[in-house]
Amino acid sequence: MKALTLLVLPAVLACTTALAAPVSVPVNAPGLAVIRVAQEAEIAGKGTVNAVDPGAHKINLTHEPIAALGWPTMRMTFQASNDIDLKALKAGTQVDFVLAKKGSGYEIKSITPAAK
Ligand SMILES: [Cu+2]
Repeated sequence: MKALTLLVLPAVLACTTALAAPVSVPVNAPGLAVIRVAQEAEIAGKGTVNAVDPGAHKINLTHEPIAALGWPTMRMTFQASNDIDLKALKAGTQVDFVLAKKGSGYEIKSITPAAK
């Protein structure tokens, strides 16, 4: 397990700094294990807020491609972590966000206005 963690770390760091760079995927059994663990790690993304639903604690946003997940540009709604203050987010705000695996999908773990 410790060896897997060490293998995954560079991929996670690459995602947070260079979203356009694809995660390299070795085609062997250890590589497949790395994929599975990587999907449980945190994934960084960028996007624009379309709408905020404080009642359901959800955020609808259009995100840029997320190479780590193989996602193209998409408009979608995410559950937001309970400690996120949704009042600070408004439609049209460009944001940097971090996704964390939750159940069969992803939850926004943190979200901040994008640096200009
Ligand atoms: Cu998406």
